[in-house]
Amino acid sequence: MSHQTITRRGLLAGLTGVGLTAGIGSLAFVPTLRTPALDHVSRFNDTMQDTLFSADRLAPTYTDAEITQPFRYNAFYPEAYAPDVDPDTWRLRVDGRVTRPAALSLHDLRQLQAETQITRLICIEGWSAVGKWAGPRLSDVLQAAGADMSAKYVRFDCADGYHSSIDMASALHAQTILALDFLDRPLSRAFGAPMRLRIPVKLGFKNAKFITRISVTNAFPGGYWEDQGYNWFAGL
Ligand SMILES: Nc1nc2c(c(=O)[nH]1)N[C@H]1C(S)=C(S)[C@@H](COP(=O)(O)O)O[C@H]1N2
Ligand SMILES: [Mo]
Repeated sequence: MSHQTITRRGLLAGLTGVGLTAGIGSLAFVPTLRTPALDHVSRFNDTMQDTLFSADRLAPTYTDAEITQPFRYNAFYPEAYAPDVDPDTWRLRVDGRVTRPAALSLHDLRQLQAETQITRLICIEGWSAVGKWAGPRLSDVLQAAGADMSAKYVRFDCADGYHSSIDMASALHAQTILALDFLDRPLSRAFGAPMRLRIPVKLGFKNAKFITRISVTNAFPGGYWEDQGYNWFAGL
């Protein structure tokens, strides 16, 4: 490992800390004390994190024995209200800056090579849990749609009205998957069925569940929590 790599990692850790501080600080006084000045600092943190993010740095992986059971549920509403999406009629729209807009079925997504990962989901609210997810890489789906890989953002819209977005480098990361399975079985209703983003290099709120649409765009898409002051980049 080169000296430069170590230095960059140290910087990354430090600046991620700045970003998280901005996020958690905002959390405490959402929405009343969120100010244009703080938003400006948070967007500056996004730029610094994006500059220092190493696209090939892998998130830690765990063993089967380390899986947290039962896994913890979270959303902006209680578990009983999680959407009940019909897997047969569900389609994933892929649009925006793509040459082949698509409406993919679960069958289509199951044709792609699946990646399995045991990783930790870290929620900004102060808990984490290790889970096992599997599904195609987001990069493969973007490639199939002829996405403009030089575009800035990938946006996710969900069946429960939630939305979020990530930078293109993180979208193309090898551990960023469109999870169809959890613990070797199709995702259960509250945990994102039929498909969720699993991106271990980002905080929990970036891991959109019940996705219905993926859009490639250069227009900053924000997100449900991001628009309320959580630091947008939210890298780990
Ligand atoms: N559609 C949707 N996705 C979502 C959320 C949500 O409210 N709606 N909450 C996010 C947050 S804050 C977290 S921590 C994780 C929780 O995922 P889990 O229920 O698998 O633990 O989902 C994320 N994805
Ligand atoms: Mo979260």
